[in-house]
Amino acid sequence: MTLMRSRPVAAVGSVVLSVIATAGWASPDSRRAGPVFDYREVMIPMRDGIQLQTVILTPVGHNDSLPILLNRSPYGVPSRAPETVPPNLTALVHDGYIFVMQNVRGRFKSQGNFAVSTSIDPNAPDAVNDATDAYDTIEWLVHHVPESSGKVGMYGVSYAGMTAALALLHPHPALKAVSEQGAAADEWMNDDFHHYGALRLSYAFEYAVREQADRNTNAPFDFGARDTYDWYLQLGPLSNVNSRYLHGALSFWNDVVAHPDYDAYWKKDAWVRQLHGSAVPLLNVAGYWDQEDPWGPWEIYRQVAADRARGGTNLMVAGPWTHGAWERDPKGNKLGSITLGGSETSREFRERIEAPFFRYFLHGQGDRPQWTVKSFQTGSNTWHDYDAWPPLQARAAKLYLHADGSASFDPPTEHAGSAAFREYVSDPAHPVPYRERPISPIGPGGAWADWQASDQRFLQQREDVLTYITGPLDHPVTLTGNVSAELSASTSGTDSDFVVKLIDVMPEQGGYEWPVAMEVRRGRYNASFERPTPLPRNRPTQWVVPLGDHDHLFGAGHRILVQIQSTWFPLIDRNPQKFVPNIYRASDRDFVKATQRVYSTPRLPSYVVLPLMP
Ligand code: PG9
Repeated sequence: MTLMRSRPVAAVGSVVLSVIATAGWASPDSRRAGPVFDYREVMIPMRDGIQLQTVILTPVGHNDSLPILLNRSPYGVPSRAPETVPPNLTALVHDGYIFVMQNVRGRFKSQGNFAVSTSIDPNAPDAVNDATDAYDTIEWLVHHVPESSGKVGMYGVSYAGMTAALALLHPHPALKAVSEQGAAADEWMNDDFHHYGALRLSYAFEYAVREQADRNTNAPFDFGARDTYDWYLQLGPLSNVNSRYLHGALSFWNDVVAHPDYDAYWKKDAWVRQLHGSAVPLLNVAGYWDQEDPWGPWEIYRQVAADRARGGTNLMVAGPWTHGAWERDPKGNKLGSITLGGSETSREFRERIEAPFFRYFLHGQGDRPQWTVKSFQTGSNTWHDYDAWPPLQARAAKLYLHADGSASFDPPTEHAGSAAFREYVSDPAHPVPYRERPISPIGPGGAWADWQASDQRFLQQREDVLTYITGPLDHPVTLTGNVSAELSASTSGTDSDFVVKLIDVMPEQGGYEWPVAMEVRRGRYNASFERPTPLPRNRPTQWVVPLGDHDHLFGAGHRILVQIQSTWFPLIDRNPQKFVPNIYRASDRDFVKATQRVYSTPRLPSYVVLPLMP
């Protein structure tokens, strides 16, 4: 297939890969003479005979036995010994670990097949998967690495975070600590490939090409110099992906198309449903602005916390980070163009949270963590410890959206002449871009990483984006916990999307509209994720739009802005707005304009539920 540029790039989220394989661990502030690690590449056999390509980096000149930190990903392993240590590993390197990196099945020299989806079949206990591969790898390492102390930790971001967490389903006795960071847990519900069943078009297509078209690279699809917005619009209905470009060659894309609803395929992929407690100490890490896996870490934390009988250490850390920024970013003192009050959140995480966690559980040194949830609250720009998530003091308050375009904590009242709703026309031929155009592909080099923090004023002229805004706040408003929106809304179509954004309008930054939370809900799944149903035309129905976990202070003088729209392109595929059994098989004719109404009456209110702290 001629899909890719010839130059391979590191995959987003493959933090260890991008640091080790492409940067060569060069860092001005950590230079030292001579090699830092001894390098060994081995093929480790799994229980079914398949061998996985693995690199073992042992610190030079270390005489004691050391714990192993294992990272398993599809993104490649280093081809030589690093000569210097990058800032993001200095804290761990200082404590001393043997770093082991492995390619998962079917990637680079690892044998077998890479399916993208991690399917764990609870009814097939003898099947091989990422949980058994982690087990077999650890078994081999503790018996074949003479420098090993016999204790193993697993860690990683995104895919590698997922493989670390998957090891908890079937943990090897030597596995003593796990830190999953931005791990995917349910790819239909809310991680990389869908949000509540709405396809994350650009990510799903571009990731499938990058990781499945050639097992030996992470090579992106070749869009040429084009704005990908235009490319995806000209693509037309999604059946054209295979008929024009992929020709059925990528099994993951074929799976996506064959499984539009939340069926057995996606439920098996949602491995977190099988996780019940963890006897292995666990450090979960989430970014509040994670553009890929915002949901996984919270779900893993909740799932383990729900099983109190198993007890154990289950910690949650969240901060002002895009996907993997806590690892990738030397400092973490900015989110896009927004500064974070002088805090170096990524460095602080690595030095004060991650390194002490592994130090205690793998080296037996330092103190056992005495906290449950640590969160960097934006707005106040301060770290907070909470005993539980959401914090018990948080109280739900409704921020009502009024038909005059205002937003307030006062419910709507009925009075003569007041409008019941506001409306706009949603046109799939002119979808609302999800960020300012031109839109570069996902992955390094473009604006993909921090688009979720980008200024939303670029939408001010669009008539198909509704805005609701408060006056300047006379005191700070802090929300900590789970945010959601409930709309009373109708469409003239029989299927439709509503996107809700909660935005901080910042006077000190000239009115920058900083999104704090954003989400889409696809109407066909309002009643059931398993069985989509058509919407009744022009009849207001309740749309629940979950907006995720957040910790943010809207400062005095700031205003809270809510935006509502029905397309978010090409982040999310276009809803035809006419109900069809499978959107991936919709034809051009199925895509129709629809009139959308958002109601604001006492009987049909629309609001955002904010978990307010006292
Ligand atoms: N977000 C990527 C991913 C994780 C899990 C499954 C598929 C993709 C990643 O950055 O690794």
